Amino acid sequence: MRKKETKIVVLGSYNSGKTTTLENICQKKAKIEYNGTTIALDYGNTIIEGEKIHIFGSPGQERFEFMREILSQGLDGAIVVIDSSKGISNVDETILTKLNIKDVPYVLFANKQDIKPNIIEHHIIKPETPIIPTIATSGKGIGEGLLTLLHMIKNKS
Ligand SMILES: Nc1nc2c(ncn2[C@@H]2O[C@H](COP(=O)(O)OP(=O)(O)OP(=O)(O)O)[C@@H](O)[C@H]2O)c(=O)[nH]1
Ligand SMILES: [Mg+2]
Repeated sequence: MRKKETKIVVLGSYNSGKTTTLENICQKKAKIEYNGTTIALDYGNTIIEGEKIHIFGSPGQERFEFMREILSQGLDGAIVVIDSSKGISNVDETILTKLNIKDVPYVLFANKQDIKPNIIEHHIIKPETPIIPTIATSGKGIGEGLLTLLHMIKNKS
């Protein structure tokens, strides 16, 4: 029997650190960018506790909503990367609303803690949501946050 494989999508606003987060998790990865901005997707995979995890990084610009929709098909869980120095944006609100409706397990990465260590608060965030302080450029908090999400996915299924 084929082992269950897990699909995770990295969502969040423009420039919040999604690609950097994925690069930190996956040794092998592919990116489709224009001048450092994701315009299609990032992809990488990793094996954790014997299970293959496929990770798709989404573009953050508002106009790429259609691409976030395509990448989010059949996802098991999501990492929503927030730029802590900016807080929750309109794009983040839309993303979180959709995840809440679909009842998809998600964690928030409160990224760029080295720039502004902010507390992320918003009524759209489900109360039990883990909010993990991260610095994607150094890897701080990333592994721990991913494991937290994987355990949430396991507990749901
Ligand atoms: N200081 C700091 N810079 C960061 C951090 N994470 C990412 N960056 C920087 O922020 C910029 C954007 O990072 P990306 O990972 O490309 O952001 P993104 O969310 O993939 O951007 P789009 O795909 O265009 O939406 C890059 O210059 C990163 O080096 C962080 O934790 N701290
Ligand atoms: Mg990107």
